Amino acid sequence: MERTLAIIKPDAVERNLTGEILRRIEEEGLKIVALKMVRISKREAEGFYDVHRERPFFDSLTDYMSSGPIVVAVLQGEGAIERWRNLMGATDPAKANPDTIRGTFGLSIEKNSVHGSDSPQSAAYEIPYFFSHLELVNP
Ligand code: 3AN
Repeated sequence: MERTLAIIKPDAVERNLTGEILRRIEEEGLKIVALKMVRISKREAEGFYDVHRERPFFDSLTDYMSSGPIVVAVLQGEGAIERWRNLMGATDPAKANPDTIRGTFGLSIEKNSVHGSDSPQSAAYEIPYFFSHLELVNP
């Protein structure tokens, strides 16, 4: 059983897409084992995206991720990391399959509605960034 971190980003929460995105996750058969809404600070966004610190979009990305509420969730299932990334679609909504979340709802490469861990190593950093082990339920 694999776990991955999902984030519904500020652009999607703001447009009332939280329910639709969680519906797609459940329809895919992934189990939501932790879920909450938070608003993170610029510093907290910088810590989360530490691997992108040297990228030109880092400042803009961390401003954006701290600009409004986000919904964070831990998803569990066989191959959860890849299954959630397949549901999300390509980083750039213009290149994403139209059936995917980013293809349907993404506004731009930055405001692309959702985040998902890209490897087991990322998931191992990202899940405890938001959740203590007491907040993860046994489905
Ligand atoms: P993904 O979220 O698909 O794993 P990453 O890890 O390359 O993509 O990028 C992390 C986040 O940084 C993306 N979700 C997106 O919001 C933002 N981002 C990536 N590339 C760009 C870019 N060229 N310009 C602006 N923002 C970007």
